Amino acid sequence: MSALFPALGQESSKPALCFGDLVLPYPRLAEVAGALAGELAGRGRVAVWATPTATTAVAVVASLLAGVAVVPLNPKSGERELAHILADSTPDAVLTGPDDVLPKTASGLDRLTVGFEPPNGMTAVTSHLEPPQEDRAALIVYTSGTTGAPKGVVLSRRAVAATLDAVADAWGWTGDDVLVHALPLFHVHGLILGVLGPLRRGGTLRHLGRFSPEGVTRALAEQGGTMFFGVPTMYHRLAEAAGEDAALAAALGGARLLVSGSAALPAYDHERIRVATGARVIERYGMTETLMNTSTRVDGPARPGTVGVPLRGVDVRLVDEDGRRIEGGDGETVGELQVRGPSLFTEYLNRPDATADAFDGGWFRTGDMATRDAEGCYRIVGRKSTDLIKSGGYKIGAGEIENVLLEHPGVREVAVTGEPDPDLGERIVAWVVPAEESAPPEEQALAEHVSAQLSPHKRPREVRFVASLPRNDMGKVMKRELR
Ligand code: MLC
Ligand code: AMP
Repeated sequence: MSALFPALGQESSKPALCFGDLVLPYPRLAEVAGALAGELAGRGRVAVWATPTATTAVAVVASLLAGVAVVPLNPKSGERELAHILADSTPDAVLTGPDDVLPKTASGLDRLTVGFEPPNGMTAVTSHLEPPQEDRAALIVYTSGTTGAPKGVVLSRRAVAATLDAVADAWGWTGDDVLVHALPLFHVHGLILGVLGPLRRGGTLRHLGRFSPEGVTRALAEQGGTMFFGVPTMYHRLAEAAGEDAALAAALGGARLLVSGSAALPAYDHERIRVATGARVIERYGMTETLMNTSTRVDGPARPGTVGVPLRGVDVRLVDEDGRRIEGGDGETVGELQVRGPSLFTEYLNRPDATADAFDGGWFRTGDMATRDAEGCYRIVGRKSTDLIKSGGYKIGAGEIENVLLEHPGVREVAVTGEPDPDLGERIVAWVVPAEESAPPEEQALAEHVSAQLSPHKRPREVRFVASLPRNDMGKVMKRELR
């Protein structure tokens, strides 16, 4: 019996995971993940080449059954990002699909291939594995900070279970739900909520492989989908399409629950979806370090523009610039949102300094600025740092991109900002002082340089060439003046 996934012990042939035509019912998932868990037991930590496929889901479940911590890797990570994550997390092995091609950076790792056929004579083997202690690391998820390389956020088994049970409480999520999504599987949203969530409830995940309005229509209208999870960019694209696509509008309107998170869903897109489909999108607010903090509840009032109320078991407070707690709910006073509770991360891997800095007497400082209204609903109004960009729902540190761009021979100086974008929320813009004014580098070359070293989603979508950067007396770039 698995403490994290009690449903793995069930005999029913209900599908656990559907990726395209591949359907893994619960007993089969228990067999294949159980067999792989047997091979993994005793290892320290493993990496998973987290393609948007069933191999990732099976590899992660197997590692959790074995009590081995998982480091999900973005399969599009560039050379520098991947080298950093591997050197920092030191996995014993990497779990991949049979056809995955690993870049040179990862080729030195012991490689285990995930398959879907249970080995001969193997029955469900999850029973022979001890449920490991709750405070043991379940996942190490890498997330960008304002400067420097990404940090590994260590998440315990307790934190994962607590957040999944808390959102289930807010959303009435049960084993009868079929969750549809197309999120990447190397972050909290797609992997923890989107894969481990349905498995903890004993429900079904239907993953689309890649996002498209057509795929969403089919999964919700024809394949039994009851819930959809997406980032605001996906809802923006659904809102654009639903105005002219009656089948999509009906499919969205028929879903039990549409949930948006990872960034703010603008009021305009909330309203367009409501008008086209009759459905309201529920917003929840989370973070890699805290997992989920607040949400609109299915049994509570709709509050578009807010991220709802604290989830069960999560303490939330607002703190002013002098570190004083803001009481009451006037809906106007802005403070930093801080959280406490069982779903908080344990530490930043190998970074005791950064871990200590992140807390204020047991409260985690999110860096998000918010207000609270009389009903206790929170509204996120911005971030403390202009150096953290949210683009397409991905958190991206400006400093990381600046460091890489500075190494390009055509760049003398650079500042990176996030500019408002109707589709991505924020668009990464690089303000570049070229090494040679008369021969600036090609925009495309700069984007490719960032993609190759970091990740494609961190590439600048726009480059603006300037003669100099505005600096204060200390020499620090004044980014607000660039706009
Ligand atoms: C483009 N591509 C390149 C490239 N330019 N590849 C290499 N070099 C270049 N210069 C490729 C990309 O890899 C991709 O390939 C394709 O072109 C399109 O890429 P894109 O332009 O980045 O896609 P885009 O349209 O912007 O994607 C939108 C999106 C995506 C919404 C689908 O942003 C997305 O999946 N976002 C989800 C982020 C997320 O899960 N965040 C959760 C964080 S957890 P290919 O092969 O893919 O076509 C969190 C906590 C919480 O925040 O609260 O949830
Ligand atoms: P990440 O570090 O990728 O986990 O991103 C966490 C950040 O995403 C939070 O600190 C918020 O800034 C942002 N975020 C997540 N959900 C929401 C939401 N519903 N509304 C506004 N911002 C959000």
